[in-house]
Amino acid sequence: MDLEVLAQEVLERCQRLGRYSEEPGRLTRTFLSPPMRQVHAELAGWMEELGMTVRLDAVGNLIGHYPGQAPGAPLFLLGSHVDTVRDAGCYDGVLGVVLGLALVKALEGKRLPVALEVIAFSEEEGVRYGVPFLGSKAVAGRFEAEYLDLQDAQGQRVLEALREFGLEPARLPQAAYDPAHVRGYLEFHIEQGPVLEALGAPLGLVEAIVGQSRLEVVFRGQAGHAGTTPMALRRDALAGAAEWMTLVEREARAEPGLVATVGMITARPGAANVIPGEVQLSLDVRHADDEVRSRSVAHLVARAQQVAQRRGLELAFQTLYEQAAVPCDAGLNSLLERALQAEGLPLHRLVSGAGHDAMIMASICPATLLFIRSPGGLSHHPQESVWLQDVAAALRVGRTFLRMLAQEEHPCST
Ligand code: HGY
Ligand code: MN
Ligand code: MN
Repeated sequence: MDLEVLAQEVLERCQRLGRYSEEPGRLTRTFLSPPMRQVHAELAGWMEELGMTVRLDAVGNLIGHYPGQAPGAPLFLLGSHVDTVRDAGCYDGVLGVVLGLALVKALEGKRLPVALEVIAFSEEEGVRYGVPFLGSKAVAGRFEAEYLDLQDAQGQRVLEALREFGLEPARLPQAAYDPAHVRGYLEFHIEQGPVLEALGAPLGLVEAIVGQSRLEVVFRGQAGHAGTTPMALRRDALAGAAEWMTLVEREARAEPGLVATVGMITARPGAANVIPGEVQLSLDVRHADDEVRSRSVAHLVARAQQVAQRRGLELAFQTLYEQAAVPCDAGLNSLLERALQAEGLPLHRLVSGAGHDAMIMASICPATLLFIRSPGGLSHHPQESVWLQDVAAALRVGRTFLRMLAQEEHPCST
């Protein structure tokens, strides 16, 4: 099979799925939003064309099953997420799902000693409910009951969103895989950063995924008239939040390897002639070393308390999410290394600053990622892209990886 042609189809399919958005004029597709149904319809069609059986689990993950040589064969999982951030590119997540289907297609009907499943995770970004990885957490048996009560900006709970999508929350436990039956998980994903491009490398082997903390921080002061309230008498929540945000950036710059981001801010009541009485911010902190990350979060919260105190503001914060750093599986990575070598491709190892479903899947099976170069290092942006030759290289490595995995499982199988 001509993998360049297959790579072209992968790109076209990612672009096609990129048209399904909940917002006009830009790509935004959050957890269980209406356009997710169109994505499922397209993916299910492509899976059925490959002779795969298709199921939708209780959290909205769409899963295609490609049988192994014998009934009850262990599973090897491919996949990624199909939800997006706001004003997203069309490759973050989706590429891993479409490329997984392309690897099934490249088998040309051949069966392996393992059965393959390609999973389109329903929620990884955490945009709608603030907590990421709801899809892979259900697969890993880590979907917490309290997630059902999380509310989105319109006040709709996860429980209602699941029901509205036609899913049965009571069946969430059945979404969990039996770890004893899963041989491993490989996620193809764009790097979303500048490293591979700087190295001139098409692909990268991921050794670890950094840990992340996500918090919600609220400064409360006193709303008031912008014209009649003297500066000295104000308790301006937005001015306090702005002061703290500059501290967040300064402290993160001072700590090697730390990244800290305030990505969302809401000032209330939100009128030009009203002093903001309340400001709600998100804080996303990441580092390869969990110790450094936790210490930095505590330090940034303490700085927020100092700013609030000095300005006569109240401060409230809650940790929405904590995920420890996760090493990728050495066994799968040595197979990938051999596959890269066999395909005559350079071997570059890197750490992922972005979170991925692989870090959740690692709690039930050997899991790893293969990164594909991000031109311009751009992602979480409509101009996110991949090069055809890099997708073709990923297909070559993926096909060889599966061949080597099959060899490992059954040395007699070719
Ligand atoms: O935020 C992340 O790291 C990923 O894009 N979910
Ligand atoms: Mn993302
Ligand atoms: Mn992603």
